[in-house]
Amino acid sequence: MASFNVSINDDNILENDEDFILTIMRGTLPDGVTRDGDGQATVTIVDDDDVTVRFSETTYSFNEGTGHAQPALVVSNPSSTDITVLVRDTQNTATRGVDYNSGPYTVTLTAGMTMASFNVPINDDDILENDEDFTLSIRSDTLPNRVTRLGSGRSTVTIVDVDILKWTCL
Ligand SMILES: [Ca+2]
Ligand SMILES: [Ca+2]
Ligand SMILES: [Ca+2]
Ligand SMILES: [Ca+2]
Repeated sequence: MASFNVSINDDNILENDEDFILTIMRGTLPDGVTRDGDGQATVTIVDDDDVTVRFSETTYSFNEGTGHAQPALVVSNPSSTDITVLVRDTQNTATRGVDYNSGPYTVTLTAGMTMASFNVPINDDDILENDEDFTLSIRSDTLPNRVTRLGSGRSTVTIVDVDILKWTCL
């Protein structure tokens, strides 16, 4: 018996297992030596690249007047296929459907990308008020195979009231 090495590339991309076929070349065998069967063997490269997903920041602040919050999701390493993530919202001092558009929001990390931002419309209400916040969380039960949430998968978004500025400008 004699073993030999075939180099395989340890990439960091989440992907399916991959395979290729080795074939003993018949024409190169010495006289009197024949292949057993088709002389082939299949080699499977088992992927080892699991992915975690999280928010780019644990807290965000956006001015009410900008019209939308723009949080972002980050994955630990790229994937060979798109990763779709569902994000749900929980209101706190901000009221869902009033101060901001309620979720859930669907965020797609395109194949090969490690970051995706998304928009949550916020309502510029012209009401002088305190800053208001709500919480975003990554839904773990809808993540694709081998993609998991890092930590709690939560982030707090603060809507910074700007209406006080309008009044002081008068
Ligand atoms: Ca790898
Ligand atoms: Ca891989
Ligand atoms: Ca408000
Ligand atoms: Ca306001």
